[in-house]
Amino acid sequence: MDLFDDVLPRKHKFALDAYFLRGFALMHESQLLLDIQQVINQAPVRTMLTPMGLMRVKTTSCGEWGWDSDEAGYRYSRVNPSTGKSWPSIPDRLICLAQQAAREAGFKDFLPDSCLINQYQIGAGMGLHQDKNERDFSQPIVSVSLGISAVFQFGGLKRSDRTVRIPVHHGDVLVWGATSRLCFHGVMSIKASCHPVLGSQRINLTFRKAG
Ligand code: MD6
Ligand code: FE
Repeated sequence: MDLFDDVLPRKHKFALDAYFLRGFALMHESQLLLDIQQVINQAPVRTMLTPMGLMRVKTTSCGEWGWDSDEAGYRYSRVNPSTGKSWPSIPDRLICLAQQAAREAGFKDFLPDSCLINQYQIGAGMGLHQDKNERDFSQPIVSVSLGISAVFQFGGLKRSDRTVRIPVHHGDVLVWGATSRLCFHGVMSIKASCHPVLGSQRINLTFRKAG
C-alpha cells in the first residue's frame, strides 16, 4: 500500500459526503502534538467502562462537552468524572484544523464543542458503531489520526451494510457528514508498529458539535 501512496490523491471521497484528506494535519504537526499533550496533562487519558465491558482504548476530552460512559451507557458530560472539573478548552489551533478540514470536505460552518482524544495501544480496536449522541446531525465529524497506522472501517446506515477499509496514517484526516453522518464505522485492531515521534501508539482526535 505505502508504495503507491504517492499516486493516491490527497483528497479522496470514500462515501457520499465523506472525505479522506491525506496528511492534512501535518502542517502544524509539532504544535498539534504540544496542544494534545497539554490537554492530556490537565485531563489524563483513562480506561472507560461501557455496557460492553472495559475498553482497551484510553480516552480523554476537551471542549464544552466530553465523552463519558459506564455500564449504564454513553453520554456527553460537561464535567470530567475523574477530576470533577470542566474539561480543558479545545486549543485554538485544534479548532482551526478541524474547521479547515471540514471546509475542505464541503462543510462550511463547523463549530466543534467537543474533541475526544483516544489512545490506542497495539491490539486495540473499536467495533462498528454509529455516532448518535450529538444533538445536531447537520454538523459533520472530523477524525484526525496520529502515530502508528490503523485501518478505519466505514459502512452504511445498517450494521450489516458492506464496509470500505481505509488505511489511516499519521496526519490523515477523515470528515463525514450529511448523508453519511450516521454511517457505521470502526477501527480494526491495531497492528504492531512504531512511529518515530509517538512510539507504539495511535492517537485519534474526533471533533464534533455535541451540544
Ligand atoms: C477512532 N472513534 O478512535 C474513532 N465514536 O478512530 C470513534 O469513532 C468514536 O471514539 C464515538 C464515540 C467514541 C469514539
Ligand atoms: Fe465513532
